[in-house]
Amino acid sequence: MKLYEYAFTRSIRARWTLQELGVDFEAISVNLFAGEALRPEFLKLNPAAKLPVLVDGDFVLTESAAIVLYLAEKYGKFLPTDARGRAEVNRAPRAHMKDIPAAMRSTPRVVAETFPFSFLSFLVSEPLIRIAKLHQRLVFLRQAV
Ligand SMILES: N[C@@H](CCC(=O)N[C@@H](CS)C(=O)NCC(=O)O)C(=O)O
Repeated sequence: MKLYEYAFTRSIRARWTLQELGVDFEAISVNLFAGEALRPEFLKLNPAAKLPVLVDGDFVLTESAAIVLYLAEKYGKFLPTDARGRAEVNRAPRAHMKDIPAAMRSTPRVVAETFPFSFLSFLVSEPLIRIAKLHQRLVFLRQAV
């Protein structure tokens, strides 16, 4: 399993999921600022020149939400099986893809409060959510002082 990533981008979602699952993976850093996503070998993986990209054998997957859900399905973790639970899982990526980035553009403080923890909070365990919330408060406090 290979993850093409770059720090502080949406690739953190895929990395966090892999780490939560305890899956071994090879991390390949693609420096967006150095234009590495435009190299021909990377464009073969993702012609859109964007991160993250997950390569699982001969399966190449782009889109952070799809990667998170693929991994959760593949390793049989995090995803509820009942209809209401699945509905929550289906709702979250859609809201986070559209509404949170929009809020991030208009309110810098929302960035600190929601990124990167918001996206996965619907999948991960309670203790981790508590840690994430604590982190959010710390970031918020750091901004306030
Ligand atoms: N909807 C995609 C967005 C991917 C995306 O825009 N990735 C950014 C990093 S957060 C990127 O690679 N940008 C490089 C560029 O646009 O040149 C996802 O969630 O994976």
